[in-house]
Amino acid sequence: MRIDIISIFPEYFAPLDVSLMGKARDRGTLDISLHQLREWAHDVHRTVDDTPYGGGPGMVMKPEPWGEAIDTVIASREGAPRLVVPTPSGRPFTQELAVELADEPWLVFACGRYEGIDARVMLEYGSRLRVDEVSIGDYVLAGGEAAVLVMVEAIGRLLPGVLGNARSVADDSFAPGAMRNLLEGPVFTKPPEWRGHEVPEILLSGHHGKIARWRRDEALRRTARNRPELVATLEEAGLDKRDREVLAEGDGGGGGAG
Ligand code: JBZ
Repeated sequence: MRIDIISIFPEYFAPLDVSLMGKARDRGTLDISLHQLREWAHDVHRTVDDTPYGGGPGMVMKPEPWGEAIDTVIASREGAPRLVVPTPSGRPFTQELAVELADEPWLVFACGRYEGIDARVMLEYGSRLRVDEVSIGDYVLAGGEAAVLVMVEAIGRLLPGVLGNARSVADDSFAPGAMRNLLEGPVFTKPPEWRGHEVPEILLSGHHGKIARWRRDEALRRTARNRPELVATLEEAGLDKRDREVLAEGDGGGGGAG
């Protein structure tokens, strides 16, 4: 997959040299190019922002440098990329969208700063490319860069050969299929006792059926505790009698603070 990232802080993306993403880049699975937006700002100060029409706080990114930058990137290769623009007013970035984007040959990310990018840029490219304005969550960042790091990692790990273990992708809490929206339960490794905390005995028992059931119980409890709004989506997907009993524990059935 080819990825172009346009930003006034291309140094922000140094983490993409590391670990899984770094290896994917070394192997050529991920071909990431970083672009300094200011290279397409032609005044002495390389200005990329200006005051907002209609007034209000902060500054808005000027359309001309973005137009030249995106035109140059598009012309650098055959075909048409998808353009992804992080913004707090975008549609949610979900695992479903990550899977969809992982199937594309070419993505361009346009990182805004200040109050955002002049809306005509998204209009202009919306008639030539698939443009998605996307938010990674309900909090406000200082710019799109951190959101793009998140999205590139979520997409990159889905590319063939990047994880080296097909099961880990299929088992993700938010992976489409199997048991979507069920959070993972706790995990343990050696030693069997650490600072007085013992690994749950069932995990040492070798009873694979009982272990699977225990893990599912823990996953259901954790989902109910941390993401109660997901429980309704589990019920639609179909739960067995034991699942329902475990979920009922939380509805005032005792159990305490746990
Ligand atoms: C995002 C101006 O650029 C920004 C600012 C905040 C922000 C993004 C882009 S993307 N927050 C988010 O996904 O939460």
